[in-house]
Amino acid sequence: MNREQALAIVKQHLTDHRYVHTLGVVESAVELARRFGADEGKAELAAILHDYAKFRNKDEMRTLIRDHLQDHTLLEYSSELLHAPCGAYYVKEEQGITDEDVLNAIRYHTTGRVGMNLLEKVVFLADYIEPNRQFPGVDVVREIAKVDLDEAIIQALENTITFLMKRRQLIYPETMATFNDLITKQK
Ligand code: DGI
Ligand code: FE
Ligand code: FE
Ligand code: FE
Repeated sequence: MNREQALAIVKQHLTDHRYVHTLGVVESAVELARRFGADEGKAELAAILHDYAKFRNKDEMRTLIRDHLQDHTLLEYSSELLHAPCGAYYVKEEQGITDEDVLNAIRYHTTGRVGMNLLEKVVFLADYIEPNRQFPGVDVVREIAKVDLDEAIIQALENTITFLMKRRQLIYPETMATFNDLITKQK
């Protein structure tokens, strides 16, 4: 599947706003891939498809996780987390994407995971810093991303975890574990 085909597919699944976000993630992911030496083609494809399931029915996704995916703990946390693993499943089943690197970059783009590889990190960070994002602290992360991929992700995770805590929202344990994993490797 080439870039134009993938873009045409996701456009059908997304709102205009979310499609513009996706184009921003593609731009940032390709730039980060080039900067840090990840596969640019895989980064581009994963970025295009990363929010494929963003607007899928939540109950459909819960059922999918119960019936077809290994880890059910996600069901106890924010429904915002469902679209990442379900997106990986759907692009494989519905669009024939079989590249495990691309699928994992989609699967872990919201929560991260312990032992993220380079491509997963690139897509995770691109989703956070793409040019259309405006949340507090994003400019600091953009600056760090010019020089240090892991440190930028650590800062993005700190922002997200703090944001969730202030609103008394549950923190998915793997998100916390991703933070711990990266700061441990940094020392
Ligand atoms: O899909 P996007 O909006 O582009 O971005 P995303 O896939 O990173 O999803 C962000 C949302 O997910 C945001 O509302 C915060 C939420 N989120 C991220 N990590 C966690 C989380 N929510 C909970 N409860 N726990 C997490 O660890
Ligand atoms: Fe997402
Ligand atoms: Fe994200
Ligand atoms: Fe996104």
